[in-house]
Amino acid sequence: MRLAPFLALFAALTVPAADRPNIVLLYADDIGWGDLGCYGAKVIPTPNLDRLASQGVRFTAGYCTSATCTPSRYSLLTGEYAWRRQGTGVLPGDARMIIRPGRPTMASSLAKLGYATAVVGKWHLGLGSGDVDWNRRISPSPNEIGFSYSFIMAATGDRVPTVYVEDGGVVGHDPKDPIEVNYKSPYPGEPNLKLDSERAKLKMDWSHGHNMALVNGVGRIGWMKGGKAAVWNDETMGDTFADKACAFIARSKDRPFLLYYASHENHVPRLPHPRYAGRTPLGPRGDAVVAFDDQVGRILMELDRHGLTDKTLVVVSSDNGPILDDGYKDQSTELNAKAGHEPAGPFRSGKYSILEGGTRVPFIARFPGRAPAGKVSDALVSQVDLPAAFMRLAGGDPAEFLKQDSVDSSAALLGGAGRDLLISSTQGGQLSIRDARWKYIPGTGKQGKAAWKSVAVQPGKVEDFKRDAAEQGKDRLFDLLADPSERNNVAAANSEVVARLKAALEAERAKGFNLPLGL
Ligand code: NG6
Ligand code: CA
Repeated sequence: MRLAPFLALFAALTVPAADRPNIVLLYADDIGWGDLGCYGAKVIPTPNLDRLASQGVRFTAGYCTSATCTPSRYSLLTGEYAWRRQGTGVLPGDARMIIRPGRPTMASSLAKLGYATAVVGKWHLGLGSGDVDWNRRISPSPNEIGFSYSFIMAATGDRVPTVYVEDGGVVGHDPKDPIEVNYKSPYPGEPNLKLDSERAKLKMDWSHGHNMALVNGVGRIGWMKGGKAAVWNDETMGDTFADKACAFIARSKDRPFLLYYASHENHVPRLPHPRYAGRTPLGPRGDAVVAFDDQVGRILMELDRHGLTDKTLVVVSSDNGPILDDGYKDQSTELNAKAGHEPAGPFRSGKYSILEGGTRVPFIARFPGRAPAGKVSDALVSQVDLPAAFMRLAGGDPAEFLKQDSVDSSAALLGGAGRDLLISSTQGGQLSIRDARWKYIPGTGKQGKAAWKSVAVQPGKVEDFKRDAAEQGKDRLFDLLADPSERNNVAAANSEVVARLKAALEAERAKGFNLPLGL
């Protein structure tokens, strides 16, 4: 009989609950490396995030796993790369839940250690089993995979249903006005933006997609009927989520807790509260980053108010890189160009891309007394590591995540060394692998699509996208230290580095796809 696992379990269970740290994970949506003051933004005031960075570790090489939302969130909660599984791309609002109940998640493992566990904000990992009835209790929901409390939107602000779901029930549901949702065809008698007659009435016009249902004067993806009293107000969404997060902290203050706060800022449609209008010269996109900073400030203040700051690990990151025009005419492209704001900092491209702008994101960890204050770290860290790192820092056993793709990066969160190798992905199936210096992107064998029409870019950068598309067929190697914006492909001159990274990536792929844990 092997004793080690039992001893580890015994050790984990004997840490008194009161000694376990709280964990607050503040997750932004589409906010880029260059959008925060502490990462160099000049025209977006982010005092709360800057203060957090000055009290903790700010990573310059922190990554989400994918350049879009659903796969990054999947990895964040399960510790497994989403590219190992089909069906983990950006989901419609009526998709079934893609994390199967029973599977260990960041939340379920911490719950086993006695944590109260909440998710507040954007979910986007599906709900139910494939045929959700929005008029009954929805199951499975986050509550079936380890969260003791959930207050979420099903998918994104630009997808129906545009209602909040709390512990599996639609908030404000009226049985006399049942909700129906589908992504195939309009409901007769309901507004239909495919008919241009409705377009003139929009509060914010669409630039691509977003021309199906009409909710609060804004076009959305998918069709919806009913639920008039339940429909959210986009402008108060940030306040609503922050209220729910603070209330959870207040009622959980006497036990360890995990708060996964998934802000919708600054995903489209960008409709931050009018009090933020004009806080930046960047229009709604910049103003929404200020709104995120305010939400962070409120949550940090709530920790202070209950004397919890010193026993709480706070981690901030974003689900993918930045984008300007993601389908609505909110002037982001024009205003960013005018102000010279670089949402991805020194990196090239952004959301949807395998280049650094797609997945290298803000990443900050504050743990008073445990992690140095004001440290800038170039350690490699990935969000897929957080389930294991959180378990370790909670005094638990991270083994179930280490079996997957998590690396125990708890040392990095405390200011020490990080990974040796790190993989990023796009939902189109591209992968890249990097070490401390080099980044390798396997050639696809064919020229890619210059997806710059849907991927907003500042004027003048369209050429970058065209070049990226033209080069996708070939193996690429970039020296990230000398060339952080990935402009010079040095694969030909460094064939041994290419061979080494290629072999490491192949070894990772060979570990398997669609492993038995199942969706
Ligand atoms: C795209 C949407 C985009 C955004 C994205 C998901 C269109 C044309 N584009 O399909 O607006 O919703 O999906 O973003 O509809 S994510 O951050 O959740 O991955
Ligand atoms: Ca996103």
